Amino acid sequence: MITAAGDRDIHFQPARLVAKATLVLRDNDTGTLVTAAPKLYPHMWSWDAAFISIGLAYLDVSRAVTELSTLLDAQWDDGMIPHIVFTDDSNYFPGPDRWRTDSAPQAPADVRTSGICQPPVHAIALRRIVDIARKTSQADAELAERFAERAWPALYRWHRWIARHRMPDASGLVAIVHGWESGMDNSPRWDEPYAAVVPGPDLPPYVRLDLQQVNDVGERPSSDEYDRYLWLIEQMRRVNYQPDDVVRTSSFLVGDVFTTAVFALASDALAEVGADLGCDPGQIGELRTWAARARDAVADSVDPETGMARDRDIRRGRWLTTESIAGFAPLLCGGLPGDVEKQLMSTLDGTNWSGNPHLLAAVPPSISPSSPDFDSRCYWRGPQWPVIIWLFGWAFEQRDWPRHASEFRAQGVHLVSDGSFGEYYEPFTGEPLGSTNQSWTAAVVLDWLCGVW
Ligand code: 9WN
Repeated sequence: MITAAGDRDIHFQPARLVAKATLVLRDNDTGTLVTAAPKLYPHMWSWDAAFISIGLAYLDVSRAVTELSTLLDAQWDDGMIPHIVFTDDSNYFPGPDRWRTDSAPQAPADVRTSGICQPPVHAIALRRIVDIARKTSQADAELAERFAERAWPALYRWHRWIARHRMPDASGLVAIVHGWESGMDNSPRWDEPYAAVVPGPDLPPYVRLDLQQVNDVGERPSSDEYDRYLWLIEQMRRVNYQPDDVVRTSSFLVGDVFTTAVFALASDALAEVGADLGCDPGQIGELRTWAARARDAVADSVDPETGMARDRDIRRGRWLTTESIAGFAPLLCGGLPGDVEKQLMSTLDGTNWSGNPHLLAAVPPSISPSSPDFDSRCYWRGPQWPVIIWLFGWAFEQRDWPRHASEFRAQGVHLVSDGSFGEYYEPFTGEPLGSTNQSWTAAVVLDWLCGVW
């Protein structure tokens, strides 16, 4: 039971958390993929799979390799990695019958997938898995390196797809055509662009299944939001998911500064793995160019008034100034002048963010508690997400900020120490929300507690 901020009466010690996290991954494992969550998400999600594979690497490197292989087997012919790889489970909506990606000639014939993508964290996972394997045994290291050689060309094609099809305007930001592509589905970051998405009268009827899986429907997006989500799928389906047609016709087209920072970080990670393996120097050079372009775009998005990075509504040519975790995107990928970066770090540490004295764990919520958009219980509108904390901590380590990296790990562990592996957490009480036994939460806990940094 949750009693008050900083005072939860269930608190597992690290060894038991590791054991419990291991069980979560085992229980959600179908053999070739670990579902994102037991009931709410009975399929494979693209960015979840990347984080999950990192956790799996601590249990069995070959199982981690299988996870990424399953995802890469679902890659589209043009290079896109789809956001969902469907299992046979029919308890999630929208499923394959709604997406109907079989109308897209570039979709794989033998796997059922959705028709959009998610943030490209996969090369980060590949690099982490190789690092983990090299610290365990020679056999694990060889297994991971052989896999990296096989996966590298596929990941290069994925990054090339983003560079070719998703950097459509002068801002240089990576564009998304659906809030789901950001992974932060109902974030207030998207309220303004979604307000301009008007579902047509011919939106086919549907029944949501997600609301049956949560304790309180207020933890999930609203019905109006879902109508818009479904309308965007309808628009993409009507152009057979052809990437340039989708970008041309979608009524939602937003430069996502967080995804852009991830793209920069992951392109550099992939270039590093490629250099290590002796891959094509021309392709490594392209990755470095895309990373630099993305890093510049993130830096150029910074609001001179607040120092925070901004998304851009490309359809309407407007900057979006939500006080969200994405505002700290430049801390992930670098690119700011030293004094501006220092200022942004002190904003992150300050009382509007991690330094808010009422937080149970001193890590940033998805939206600043001082923002009028903040809702402590609703999904991406306020709760803390362990996986986002992991990503910032990993990036801080890469950027040689060990104090911040270890604080994020310690506070992340504190957040999840109730052992329920919540999808997200109420920031003041630490109450787990959404799904419990969420696979990527278990995976990042394994990395926090078993990783050698
Ligand atoms: C839609 C699986 C996914 C995560 C997303 C999270 C949520 C799906 C949903 O669950 O999105 O893609 O049905 O709400 O927002 O980040 O990948 O865990």
